[in-house]
Amino acid sequence: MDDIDTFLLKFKGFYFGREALNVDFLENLDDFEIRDDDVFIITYPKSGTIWSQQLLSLIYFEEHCKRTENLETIDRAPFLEYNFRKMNFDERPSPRLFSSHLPYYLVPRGLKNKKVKIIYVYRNPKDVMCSYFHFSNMLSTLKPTSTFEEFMTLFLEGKVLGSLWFDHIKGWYEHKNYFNIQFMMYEEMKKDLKTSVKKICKFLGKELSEEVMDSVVRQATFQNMKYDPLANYENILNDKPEFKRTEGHFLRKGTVGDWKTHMTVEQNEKFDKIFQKKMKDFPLEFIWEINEE
Ligand code: PPS
Repeated sequence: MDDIDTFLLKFKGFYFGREALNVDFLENLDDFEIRDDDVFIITYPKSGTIWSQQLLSLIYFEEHCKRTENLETIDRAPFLEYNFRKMNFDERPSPRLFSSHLPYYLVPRGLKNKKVKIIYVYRNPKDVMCSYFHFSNMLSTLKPTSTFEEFMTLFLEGKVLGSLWFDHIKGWYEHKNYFNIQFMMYEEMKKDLKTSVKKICKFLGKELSEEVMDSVVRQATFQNMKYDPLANYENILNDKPEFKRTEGHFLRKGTVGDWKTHMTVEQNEKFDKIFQKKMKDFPLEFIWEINEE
């Protein structure tokens, strides 16, 4: 058995993590009953999932925005394929928010009814890779690597939870016409969160007052989320300390361009070559660095 198989399960050509995975559920995922007003956050890992969970929870649930309830974002927008809290999804009141790392070809077929709204958040893959490197070392459920080089090899071979980044984003983008989907870029959210929130609201058909909009933006900044116990996922690690292999946080740095402190010139050139080949003619833009104050 490959070392990778200890941590990952390959199902229909896609690598899943083993934690909280129910293979019977996966087998029947195509038939999972979708409601027209369900909303899905879809991401490749480390691309802004938790951030989007927070944003959508704030946009949809007044109690969440006003902090009159004590529900964590993971419970507001649980993962479909990793049922960490053993929820009965059928009993959840509408509108149901879901999160998922699934590739386009494994999602329930009901998502193709073009009513269900899907927000696909993507991030430049060099930063994804850096974030993922630290995350895989921190979580005991993921394969650790001792060097960045070692992780980069796994990432470029797609031997990580979520498989190959290139396939994930291209798959979703090339099949976008089957879905009601809005693509959002992590770096644009970082540059101007308010404009991004407006874009998300427009897609969701949500009208927020200026005051609520400002409150959503404020509560979804990295600094505020990092210290917000409902949003920062720390409770998950506190509840299950065995999940943590080394010190670290889900909300680590939240910056653009961290790859520059991780990748050597050689690694960067290698990555660029592969990126140019794989992403040739791909229309979405990427932002690799921004000047942050
Ligand atoms: S996961 O485990 O796949 O669900 O991870 P995911 O949430 O997709 O990605 C985690 C990275 O997103 C960063 N993050 C944010 N960045 C900016 N602003 C906000 N509010 C925010 N919230 C989360 C988080 O810090 C991880 O990136 P890194 O680079 O590791 O800091």
